[in-house]
Amino acid sequence: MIASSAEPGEAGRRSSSPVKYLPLTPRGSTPLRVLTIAGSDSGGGAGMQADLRTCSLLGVHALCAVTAVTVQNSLGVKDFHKVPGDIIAAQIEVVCDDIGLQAAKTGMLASSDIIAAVARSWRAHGADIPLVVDPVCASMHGDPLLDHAALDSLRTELFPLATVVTPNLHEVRLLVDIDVVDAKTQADAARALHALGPQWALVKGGHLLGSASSTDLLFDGKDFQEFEAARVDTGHDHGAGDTLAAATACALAHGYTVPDAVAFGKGWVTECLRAAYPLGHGHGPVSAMFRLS
Ligand code: PXL
Repeated sequence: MIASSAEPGEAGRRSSSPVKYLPLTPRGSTPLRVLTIAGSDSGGGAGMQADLRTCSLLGVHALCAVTAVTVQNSLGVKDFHKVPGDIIAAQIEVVCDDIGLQAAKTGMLASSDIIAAVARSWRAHGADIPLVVDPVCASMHGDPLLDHAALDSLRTELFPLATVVTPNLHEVRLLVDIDVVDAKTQADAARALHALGPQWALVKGGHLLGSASSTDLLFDGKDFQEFEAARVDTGHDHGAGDTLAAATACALAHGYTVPDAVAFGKGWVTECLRAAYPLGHGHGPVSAMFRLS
């Protein structure tokens, strides 16, 4: 394992290695379970559908608490319907009570009420289970997926429960009001996000254009680690953030440390970006189906 460092830089840098798969369960025996608490994408590219594909193709059984039903295609999100908070909390409760799980991730949460319901039920049922919080605020087309007024609930109610939070640069700006333009501001953002209470903060650099690589920065309040991958030149990256968070959750379910789970997730999403395909008239999705070839 490469050493981490108190400042970002060479000492804590990991290049994403060729993707390795997670161990599979023998046929007929129960796989590990990851709960996805997320919105449905009718276009099948992002959200819950991206999480389900990632879990399945990594050999993990996905449990689902649907938070919202979006009306969307490859051109954008036209509308969405929020699921009532008590129904979301009940979905979480029944699967925790009966089936059990080894990790969870959140995606689109839409409103303060939904965040409060998820936080309440996670405090009651999640206890020491690793939780990846992907603070989804908008679609790649800029369509809002979270009420602006709910940002505070994300910061104060959900972040303190998170094992790791995984914002992109747009979400970083909304959450901690830092414009990430270089390595220094990326580190400032990681510190500010960590101060909100998660055990780890991962500031994804994929939207930091102008560099040949995409570097994500992980911070645990003490040390920084960088995760670097060659930038994949594709217009089809719908669902990339969801896929990274879901793959990270699957690796955590297998008992990986957070840095190893992030390294695994980064390698996985990079392969999914290489396998992305056109769909409809707009942006196509990243594809976990490379795993089938
Ligand atoms: O990729 C973020 C995301 C998450 N969840 C849903 C989405 C999107 C992006 O469009 O639609 C439901």
